[in-house]
Amino acid sequence: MTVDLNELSRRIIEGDADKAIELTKAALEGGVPVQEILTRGLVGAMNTVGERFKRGEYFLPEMLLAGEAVKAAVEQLKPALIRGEAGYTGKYLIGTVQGDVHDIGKNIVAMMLEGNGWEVTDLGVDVAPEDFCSAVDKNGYHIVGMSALLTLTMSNLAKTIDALKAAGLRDRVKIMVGGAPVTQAYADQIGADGYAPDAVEAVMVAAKLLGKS
Ligand code: B12
Repeated sequence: MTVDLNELSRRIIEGDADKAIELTKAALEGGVPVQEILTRGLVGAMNTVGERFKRGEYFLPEMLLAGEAVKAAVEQLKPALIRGEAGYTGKYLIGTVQGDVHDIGKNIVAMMLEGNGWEVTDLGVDVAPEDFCSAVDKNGYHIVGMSALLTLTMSNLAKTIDALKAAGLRDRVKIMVGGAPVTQAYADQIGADGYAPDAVEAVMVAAKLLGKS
């Protein structure tokens, strides 16, 4: 069966999780590279949904359904994403900052890191600065990655960095930030060590921060 990634994208935009699962499986079985499924099938669909929401053509329920459909599709990709052959790279703590429940991109980053030899701990979404701090304090992570998808929650990236500084933990870890509204300039401004616009680059930046690239 040949798989049309535009059809996959369309089904996700419609919020049809069952069809999204079926088409993602078929694409994988048909030998379509996982990165192509991600970028052409899934991320493109989310951008369209975001644009429709912005234009007032989609409301929260439609965005939610599309989000569920893309998450179901990402689950299908998980084995391919984490099937890395890399040896142990390091310990990575990841989470979405306080006030923000977007986790699709963060989950993709986490899976790709796992596939590249990272031992990943995921704190989930809406993570308070003090929860990042206590995790860093208890476990020796090499890198902390934070995700923010809302302009309103971007400042919580800075707040978390400040909290790590106040707790005397800042120098124990490298800090990476990401999420659609985040830029390299913003990452520099708030004193993060690394930024990546997507999961593929996130893996490269993480390795570089540990001097492993
Ligand atoms: C799906 C979605 C939702 C779903 C989320 C479901 C979920 N489980 O994640 C639901 C319906 C819950 C939702 C809710 C809301 N949303 Co919303 N949502 C989206 C949407 C359509 C897609 C996001 C997504 O998954 N993108 C695909 C992934 C793969 O991309 P990504 O997240 O950017 O991740 C990549 C990179 O950024 C990077 N990355 C991500 N994290 C990290 C971390 C690190 C460390 C690194 C290095 C890299 C990295 O790598 C990832 C993979 O390549 C976007 C539109 C868009 N284009 O982004 C709006 C969008 C983000 N949402 C928006 C809004 C306004 C909201 C709400 C406020 C709506 C409301 N009125 O309630 C709420 C807020 C809820 C909250 N408190 O968080 C706005 C934000 C506007 C702004 N600039 O602030 C957007 C942009 C839509 C729009 N155009 O208006 N949303």
